[in-house]
Amino acid sequence: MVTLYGSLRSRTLRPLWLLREMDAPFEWVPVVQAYRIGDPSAASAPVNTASAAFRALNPMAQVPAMTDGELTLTESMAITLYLARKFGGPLTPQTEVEEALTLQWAFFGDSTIEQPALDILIVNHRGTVDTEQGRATIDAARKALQQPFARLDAHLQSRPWLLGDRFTVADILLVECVRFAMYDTVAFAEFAALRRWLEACRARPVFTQLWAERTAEPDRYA
Ligand SMILES: N[C@@H](CCC(=O)N[C@@H](CS)C(=O)NCC(=O)O)C(=O)O
Repeated sequence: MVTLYGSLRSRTLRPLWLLREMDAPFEWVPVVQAYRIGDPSAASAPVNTASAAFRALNPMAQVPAMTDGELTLTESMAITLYLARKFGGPLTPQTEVEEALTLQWAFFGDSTIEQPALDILIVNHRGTVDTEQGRATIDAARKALQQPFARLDAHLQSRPWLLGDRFTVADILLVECVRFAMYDTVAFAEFAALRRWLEACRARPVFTQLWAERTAEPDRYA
């Protein structure tokens, strides 16, 4: 049985979204990021990334983590790709070409989009957009995202989803990097096809349900 450890306010959303789209069986073990907790070592604290039992599972002390029998996996993209292959179906790459393109978009997201997009998310989350430091961070992130967003927009002008006519794990992995930047409309201003794809991914019923649950999850714990 697959067991997924994590929180909704984290990259755990990637494998969780896929599992729910596939209607696959799994166990869910909530693990909160330690930085969200006042005293993560208190007896009353929820299980968190600093808890000894969780660190034994992932010495990086990060979520998500996943176990399946003897296998323990960390890294949200590796977990999500493993689950796609394990459960199969239309969200999974069907050919070597689709497999290669899925890896391409996953590496593209991880190496070029995730960090600047995360910078935008953090500045917005902290409410520091209008500070000098916040503006500098946003400006640098927009510059870093310009070329990858242009590349992605050009690709999406002639197809609804990354692999063509159907939504797949590739869309989940990449949109879950792009989404971090959605608070900054300027970064998306020139890219209508990219905006259309982002909205189409976010409009999927599984995602809207997940987003409601994620929003209800506490941001901070005592
Ligand atoms: N590259 C890793 C990054 C994992 C990561 O940074 N997880 C964050 C939440 S999204 C975390 O658990 N942080 C724990 C902490 O800082 O206490 C992945 O994709 O799984």
